[in-house]
Amino acid sequence: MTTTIRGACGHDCPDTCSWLVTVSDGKAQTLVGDPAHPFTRGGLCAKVNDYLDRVYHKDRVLYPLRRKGPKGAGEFERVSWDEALADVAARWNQIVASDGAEAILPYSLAGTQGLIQMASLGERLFGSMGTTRLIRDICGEVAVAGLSAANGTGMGIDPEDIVHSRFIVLWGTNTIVTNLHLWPVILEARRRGAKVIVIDPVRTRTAAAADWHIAPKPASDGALALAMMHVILREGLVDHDYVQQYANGFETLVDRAREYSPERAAGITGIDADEIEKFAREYATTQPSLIRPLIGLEHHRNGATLFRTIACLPVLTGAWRHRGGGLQRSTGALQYSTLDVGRVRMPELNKPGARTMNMRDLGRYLCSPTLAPPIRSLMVYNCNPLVTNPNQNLVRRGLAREDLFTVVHDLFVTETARYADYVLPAASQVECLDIVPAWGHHYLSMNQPAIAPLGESVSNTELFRMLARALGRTEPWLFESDESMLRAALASGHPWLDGITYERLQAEGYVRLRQPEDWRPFALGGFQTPDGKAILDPAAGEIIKGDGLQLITGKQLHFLNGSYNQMERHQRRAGELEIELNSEDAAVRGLRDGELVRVHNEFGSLTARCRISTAIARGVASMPFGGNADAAGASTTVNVLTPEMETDNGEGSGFYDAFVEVSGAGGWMPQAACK
Ligand SMILES: Nc1nc2c(c(=O)[nH]1)N[C@H]1C(S)=C(S)[C@@H](COP(=O)(O)OP(=O)(O)OC[C@H]3O[C@@H](n4cnc5c(=O)[nH]c(N)nc54)[C@H](O)[C@@H]3O)O[C@H]1N2
Ligand SMILES: Nc1nc2c(c(=O)[nH]1)N[C@H]1C(S)=C(S)[C@@H](COP(=O)(O)OP(=O)(O)OC[C@H]3O[C@@H](n4cnc5c(=O)[nH]c(N)nc54)[C@H](O)[C@@H]3O)O[C@H]1N2
Ligand SMILES: [Mo]
Repeated sequence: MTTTIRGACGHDCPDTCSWLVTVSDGKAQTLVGDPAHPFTRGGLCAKVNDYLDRVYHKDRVLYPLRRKGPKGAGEFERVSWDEALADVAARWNQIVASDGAEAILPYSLAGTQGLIQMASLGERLFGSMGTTRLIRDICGEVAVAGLSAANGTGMGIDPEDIVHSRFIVLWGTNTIVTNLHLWPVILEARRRGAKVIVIDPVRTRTAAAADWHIAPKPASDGALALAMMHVILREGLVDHDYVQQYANGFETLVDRAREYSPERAAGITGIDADEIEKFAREYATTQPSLIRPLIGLEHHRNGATLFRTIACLPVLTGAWRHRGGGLQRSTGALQYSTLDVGRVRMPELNKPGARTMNMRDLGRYLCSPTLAPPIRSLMVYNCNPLVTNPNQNLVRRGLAREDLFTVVHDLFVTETARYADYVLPAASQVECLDIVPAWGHHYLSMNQPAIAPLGESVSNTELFRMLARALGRTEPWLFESDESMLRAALASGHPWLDGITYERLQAEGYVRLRQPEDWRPFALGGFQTPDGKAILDPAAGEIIKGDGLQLITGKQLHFLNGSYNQMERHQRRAGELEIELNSEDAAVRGLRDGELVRVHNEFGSLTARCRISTAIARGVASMPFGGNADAAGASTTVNVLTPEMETDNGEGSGFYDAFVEVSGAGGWMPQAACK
């Protein structure tokens, strides 16, 4: 007999697609997008179309593994869960006794972004032990900080309302690659007359498909936005009524914008003054106008400032008044605010004053000779930091420490897991129960397990129950069931969850949050600042300059961050690692299209195939972030070239403030010698 089970993708992506899994004889036979879902419409993506191949992949870790070779060699032997758990518990108890719990660092991100599989019992266990607490701010936090400085919140409009927009600015986001299911909404708006603009230093697929591609120099977007304000003020395009009622700081904005004439901004951004003027005019006069920024801006030193600055534009023009107007970045905080997340994570259990560490600095912490107490044990889950963290060489050096006791819970022996003392088998999304709040739409989804966990794999929540037991802990809140936590989260009493019960999610798979019809969050002010008014405080921020080419390492089609690297098909489709650079930059370096080149800086180096183009600005180079290894076969990926760059609010990581040199077979010719 074949049954169909409703689920939802748990990957770290805005789309949170609903899927249907058919199961017979205990085996998942097919996994397809749910065609009834109004936002994801039956589509999946270039990665998740093959999800079942990942589930049943020959290299999936199905049993606990213990290291038997040197660190990094990836030589393991199968052991029993009892043996693994007893050893991990003994080591941790020893470390707690000798150095204190802070010598243990749990390290995770959003490998699965479901409510309880991302963060629940692990928070309770490690929080109550008083281990070092990880600040997980590589993705999203910088943008939220910047938007909150302006609006008191990172919240924006409902992504589905973008169909009503008539001027859509995709600002530092590659929608077709990273947020595929928003694209039909944009195309529908375009069919109704909208113009689509992409602001990106790189001519991405999305930029190529837009009506207008504006290519600023990296991190110069603040100057562009200020020059837009300059034009809007000069030409009398301000919605004074809106500004007067709902904003503070107009005089500050006028002073700052005065200094950014389009001519001056042209020098900073590399965009013609005429183009800036035209863009500013059209943005202000075509309503509803919508700005859709995502991650591109926040991976720079001035990331928070850039968000704070572009947030001024929809206030100045009153775009928030219109349905489909304003700004939309993420629906994550909104979705989470409807759920009782505190009940799930129980932050009240956290030992007060426990040390915190920023995830960006993993390599520094692991290699620090002075850190007290040092990190003696690392517990990695939902994350593949050797691929996804900056300064890969330093992370690798840290992971290679013989005295570091590393436990990794994952579906594969990832690049990180090769350095583990224990690799513990993780269940996949079709084997777990969860509720998945989306950060790209307003549907709350339930993921129901379609099959039993393969081999001896366990979900994250089950792992933490097993670890708690092995550590001799007995508090009932360390053993709460998945269903009980999910029911508690739904019982928040939030009006937008009215009628959205556990049973209904089980039956329907997803339910749209009960927002008011025609919901315009800031049409009548209501910003989440102390007095409800937006704060206009724009600035260009510190633009990092370095030697050589600025390297942008954005997301790509066939990998999901540090996942799918193990899949041959995805590796084949992604192809060889390439670096794209401008023809003039190639000429001064004597590089030929298609040759293998060495890309290097003070952090490290790798080999890539050179692609010379005119579609990328001078001074900028682009390489795909993800699982593609060095084109010469070394195990390095692009993060061997990225710095641990703190952004301007102290959070995040300036991945895209990397600078590199590129040398061909003929060696690197200093630029001066070519002039
Ligand atoms: N150069 C460069 N670096 C970047 C970025 C960039 O643009 N350029 N982007 C950054 C951003 S925005 C992000 S979000 C990070 C992402 O960085 P990561 O969070 O490290 O990447 P993911 O691939 O999403 O997830 C990592 C691991 O989680 C595992 N996993 C999946 N499901 C489960 C599960 O249920 N249980 C357990 N235990 N494990 C599971 C996967 O198998 C995978 O190995 O990378 C950052 N790094
Ligand atoms: N296929 C696929 N989809 C994904 C992911 C993946 O790895 N693969 N990762 C998921 C995750 S974790 C996230 S956070 C999202 C991110 O989704 P996006 O934000 O769309 O992804 P990025 O590639 O990080 O950045 C978007 C664009 O910003 C541009 N950019 C870089 N610097 C600047 C700048 O200074 N100014 C401007 N205007 N643009 C700039 C880059 O060239 C890039 O094209 O995607 C999610 N979806
Ligand atoms: Mo991300």
